[in-house]
This record gives sequence, C-alpha cells and structure tokens, in this order.
Amino acid sequence: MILFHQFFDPTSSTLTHLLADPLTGDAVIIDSVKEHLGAYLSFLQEQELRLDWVLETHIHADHITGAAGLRELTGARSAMGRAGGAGCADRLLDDGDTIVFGNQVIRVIPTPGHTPGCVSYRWRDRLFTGDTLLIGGCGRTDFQGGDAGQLYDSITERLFTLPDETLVYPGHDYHGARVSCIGQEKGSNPRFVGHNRQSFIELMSQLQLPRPEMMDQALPANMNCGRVRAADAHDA
Ligand SMILES: N[C@@H](CCC(=O)N[C@@H](CS)C(=O)NCC(=O)O)C(=O)O
Ligand SMILES: [Fe+2]
Repeated sequence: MILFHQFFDPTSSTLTHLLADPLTGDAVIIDSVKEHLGAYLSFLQEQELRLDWVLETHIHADHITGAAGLRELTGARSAMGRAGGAGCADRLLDDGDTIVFGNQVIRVIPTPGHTPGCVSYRWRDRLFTGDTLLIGGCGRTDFQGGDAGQLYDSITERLFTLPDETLVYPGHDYHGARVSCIGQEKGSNPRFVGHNRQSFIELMSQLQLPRPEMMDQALPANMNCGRVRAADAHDA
C-alpha cells in the first residue's frame, strides 16, 4: 500500500509531492511551498500521517519552501543535495544515499546543471526530477551556478538510462501537464530529440527567459530552509 498526492501552486506553477506509507503512517514531502502549509497539514491530519522528511530537489529561485514551517509544526527533518550548500538542512545528500520512511525507500540521484546542488529522487516506479527534467523541457541554466553541459550529462546519463516506464514528476509545469515517463521524454522532449551536447548548450544559451519575479526574496529564504529573515523581507 502506498499513498501519493500531488499539490499544485498556481503562482509559481510548482508541483509538490507527498508520498506516504499508510501502513506505518510515515510520509515525506518533496518541494513544498510556504503558502500551502495549511493544505499540507490538513492532508496529513486527515490521512493520519506523520511527516518524517521535508525534501528539496534544489534551492528554489521562484518560491519560498515550506520547510521551516513544516519542520516546526510537525517535527519533520529536512534534507537536500549537499552541493546546494544550505547548512540549515538536517541532512545533506550524496549520490546513492537513501531516505527511509516507514517501509519505503527513496534513492538520491545527483542531477546538477539547473543548479549545482540539484538532486532527483527515485521512489518505486517514480522519479521526482525537480527542475532538472521538465515535461517537454528542462530547467534553465542561466543563473544560480547553472551549467548547460552538466544538465545535459545529468539528464542523458543519469535519468534517460532509467527504465522507460519510470514515471516522471517534475518540480514545475507551466503548461498544465502533471506526469510523464522516461520513454516519453527520451522520445519527444524537444530539448533533447535531434540534439547533441554541443547543440543543447547552444540552445540553452539562447533562451532569454525573464528573471523569476520572486528571486530576490526566495534565494536568501531558501538558503535558510525557508526561514525569512527580517532583513530579506522588506519588500516581500
Ligand atoms: N515567470 C516565472 C519564471 C520561472 C522560472 O524561471 N523557472 C525556472 C525554474 S526555477 C525554470 O527553469 N524555468 C524553465 C522554463 O521556464 O522553461 C517566475 O517569475 O517565477
Ligand atoms: Fe528552480
């Protein structure tokens, strides 16, 4: 038995995932959004779950994580990729590390490129890719230490080598999609089909995307696991 729930934040188009082992009542949340703390707590209470871990796929630039509130109100611990450099986390994750909740195991796959500290989480037949691999897209690489070559390697060597049936749950979707699978992305993601490493790097350098609106508030807060300091909150 498993329990799985997807939440969506329309402001930042963030997808948040809650995984649980209903037999033991243990749960984890991947990429929470501060504004939806109430919805997560209600869900946990309704389903009689105990939140063990608050996981981040990376330091987000477009929204503030709900990690601080969730830790405080539920006693859950937080974890993220070691290369993200946020010392506030209870656990910093390396390649092959496992997160255990109830009888369930999540495996950590470092997937740097969108940011140096990006990780993907693999659980059962599912992969939570954060902003590394999006449905028909991928995370941008023009800020936060992004590196298009590294992103290409992470996606083609670490994610596209997983079974085609593996379900892909990204950290955002801007077009209304909610789930994909590795086979579908390998066969139809326009950032990869017909591209090699060099042409991918070229493509990524020409995107010219606007800066995320929340970036100046989100980065310092997320480096502090979602705790907003007065000095950073002036225009929040
Ligand atoms: N307009 C959005 C931009 C969000 C954005 O840049 N998202 C990043 C992830 S943090 C990204 O990689 N987007 C990929 C894309 O837009 O294709 C905002 O202001 O928040
Ligand atoms: Fe991001």
